Formats: sequence, structure tokens, C-alpha cells
Amino acid sequence: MTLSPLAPNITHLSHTHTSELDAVAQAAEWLAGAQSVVALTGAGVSAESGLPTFRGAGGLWRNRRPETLATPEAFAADPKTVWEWYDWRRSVHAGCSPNPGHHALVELERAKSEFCLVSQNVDGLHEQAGSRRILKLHGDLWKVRCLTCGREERDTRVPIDPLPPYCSCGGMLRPAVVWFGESLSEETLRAAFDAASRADLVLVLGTSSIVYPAAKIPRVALERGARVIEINLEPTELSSSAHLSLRGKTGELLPEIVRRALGGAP
Ligand code: BJW
Ligand code: ZN
Repeated sequence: MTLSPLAPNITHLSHTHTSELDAVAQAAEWLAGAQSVVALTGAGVSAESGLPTFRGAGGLWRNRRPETLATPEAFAADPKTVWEWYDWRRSVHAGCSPNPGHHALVELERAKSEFCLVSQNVDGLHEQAGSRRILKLHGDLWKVRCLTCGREERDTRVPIDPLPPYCSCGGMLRPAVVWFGESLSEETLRAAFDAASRADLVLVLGTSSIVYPAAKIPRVALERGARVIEINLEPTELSSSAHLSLRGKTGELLPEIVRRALGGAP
């Protein structure tokens, strides 16, 4: 298999296919040579820790799609139901630990002088694994914000009772996450796009790449000449544009790529 550094290549790999080894070797070589690396993570990175993803099989909660719950309109109409969903997710997350994919990203942060972890995940597993600097695009499941006084604070109660919870000022609390139709933090977003513009390699890990503006981050990097490597169980909106698209689990492929890139045995 020839993988030109200039022309995007798509590699659809089955786990047992020998070309997977070539692709892992190629990814490791590019990672080893990259000065400035960005990793963009999505729900798939936490799937091997036991957390459900948003879309696809297992992504439903009480027969409702997350897209219909993760909106300010759904919360305004029925805060109790939306809170019950978040309370359920918090209880699932509380029993989960980071997986080898999270740990590989910690190693990368330690090894690369310019490394930026940009995550769409709200679960806290990157921090738990030991990642230090994380640009959290969609907020934090373990924080709440008051609708009246705006105070935001860490809240790790599991379960929360009663639902919905209230602030000491009397205002209703909401999860401090970003719902559809809401703006992301301008500062965080700017930092993510700045990092993507400077990067010479972007790893896109376990995300369906359909939610904007996060999905634009690798696109900006591509326009600036960076290489993009995707790891996902399935093809995504990004796959045909990525230089390398590996089919598999991030918790299996990423540690192998990082091990090779950082000087492990070939
Ligand atoms: C594995 C695996 C394993 C599984 N290994 N892989 C431009 C064009 C069109 C629309 C828009 C646009 N700009 C804005 C919009 C609107 C909207 C949007 O993007 N809609 C699209 C759906 C079309 N965006 C917004 O509203 C954003 N705000 C915004 O842009 O403000 C300005 C504005 C407002 C209004 C109009 C225009 C502009 C806000 C987006 C907020 C997203 N929030 C959520 C919820 C967060 C809180 C919570 O957790 O509850 O964020 S939705 C949900 O999707 C969550 C995720 O972070 C996000 C992305 O999902 P992710 O991580 O990719 O998960 P999945 O499930 O989709 O995919 C998992 C993948 O893993 C799959 O591919 C699997 O195959 C794979 N996988 N196991 C490797 N082991
Ligand atoms: Zn308050």
C-alpha cells in the first residue's frame, strides 16, 4: 500500500487485514514526525469504558434520541425528564474508568511539546486519565449552572434528588453542557481553531463528525496542509477527506500507534 503524504488516502481496514499493520505503521510514522499535534475526541473514545455513544445502536434512552433531549427547548418544556437523562448518564459514568485510548492521549501530551486535546466529551474521563490541558467544547457533565444567577459549580451528586435541582438563590439548575442551538465558549473555540491551524497532524478519534462547529476543526487543519488521521469503527462524514481512516477501536489502535511513534518496538 502506498500512502502519499500529499494526496488523501482512505484505508478501510478490517481488524485482521494485513494492510491494517501498514496503516498503523504509517500513522505512527506521521505521528513521530509531527511537531504540533491536535487530537479531537468524541463519544466513541469513551465507548470502551462502557459509556453509550449518542448515535447508532445503544444511543437511545427510553426510546428517545439524544438529539431531542440535548436542546434548550426540551429542557424548557420538561426539565425533569431532561434531568433524569443526565442523572442516568452521571450514574453510568460514575462507575466507569478511562480506557487505553484515554491513557494513550496522556502519553502523547507528555511527549509532544505542542499538543492540544480538543474534546466534545463531557464525561470527565480525559481528566481522570491524567490529561492536563483539555479544550472542552461541549461543557462538563459534572458541573451545573443556575438559570437565574448564572453561578456555575462542580456537582458530583449521584443521584441528584430531587430533580430538577435548585440553586441556593432559588433558581433552577441545569447541566453545564452545550445543547444544540447554543453557542460554544468563544475562547475555547478560538483556542481549538488556532491549534488546528498550527497543527501538522490532527487525530480525529471516535466521533461521527456531524456536529458543528467541532466537525470543522479537522477541515480547517486540512485546508492549512495538516495531515488528518481518523480512527473510527465506521466510515464518517470525514473519512473520504482524511489522509488515513482506520477502522477499529480507539482503545486498541491508538495505544499501538502511540507506542510505535514514541519509540516502542516496531
Ligand atoms: C467508535 C468506538 C470505538 C463508537 N472506537 N470509534 C453547520 C451546519 C449544519 C448545522 C449546524 C452548523 N453549525 C451549527 C449547526 C447546528 C448544530 C449541529 O451541528 N447540528 C448537526 C447535527 C447538523 N450545532 C449546534 O447547535 C452547536 N452550536 C452552535 O453551532 O451554535 C451556533 C449556532 C446555533 C444555531 C444555529 C447555527 C449556529 C452546538 C452543538 C452542541 C452539541 N451538544 C451535544 C450534547 C452535549 C451535552 C451532552 O453530552 O449531553 O454534544 S450533542 C452530542 O453530539 C454531544 C457530542 O459531543 C456531539 C458529537 O457526538 P459524537 O461525540 O461524535 O458522538 P456520536 O455518537 O455521534 O459518534 C460516536 C462515533 O464513535 C461513531 O462514529 C462510532 O462509529 C464511533 N465509535 N465506538 C472508535 N470503540
Ligand atoms: Zn442561582
